[in-house]
Amino acid sequence: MAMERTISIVKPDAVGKNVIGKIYSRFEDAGLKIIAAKMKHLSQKEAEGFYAVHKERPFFKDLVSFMTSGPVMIQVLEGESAVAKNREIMGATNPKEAAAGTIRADFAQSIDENAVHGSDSVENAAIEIAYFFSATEICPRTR
Ligand code: RTP
Ligand code: MG
Repeated sequence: MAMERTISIVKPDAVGKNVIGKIYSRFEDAGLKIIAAKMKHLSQKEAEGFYAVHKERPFFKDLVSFMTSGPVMIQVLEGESAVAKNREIMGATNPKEAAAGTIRADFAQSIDENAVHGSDSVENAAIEIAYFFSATEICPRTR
C-alpha cells in the first residue's frame, strides 16, 4: 500500500460542537498522522474556490454559506492509503446512511451539516493541500 496525504476539514458544525479533539482521535486511532493543521474562518471567496467543482450544483450556495458560518479546522493527514482510509472513517456524505462508528454517524446531523470533509482522490488531495498550505507549513514526522 502507498503512503498518501489527504486533506481533512472539521466543518463549522463540528467545531461548534467542540469535538475537534474527538475527531482527531479517530484519525490517530486509524494510524493517520496529522502533519499540518490550521484553524481558519473561510471567506466566501475561499469557500467558493475550494468547492469550485460543485459550483453548478443546486446545493452550492448553501454549502458555501455553511462553510463560512464559523471557523473550520483544516489538516493534512498522512498514512497508508490515507485518502480511502479517511473517507472510511468519515462515513457516507449523508449521516443517515453513514456506518455506525463513523465520524458522520456520531457527530453529524444532516447532509448539509456533515461534520467533516475529506479529499476524494490522491489527485484532488494534492490540489486541496496546495490550496490551504504552503510547503513550509507541512511537517513530515521525523520520529
Ligand atoms: P466533502 O466533499 O465535504 O468531503 O463531502 P463528500 O465528498 O462526501 O460529498 P460531495 O459530493 O463532495 O459534496 C460536498 C458537500 O456538499 C454537500 N452536499 N449536499 N443536499 C445535497 O444533496 C448535497 N450533496 C452534497 C455536503 O455537505 C457534502 O459534504
Ligand atoms: Mg467531496
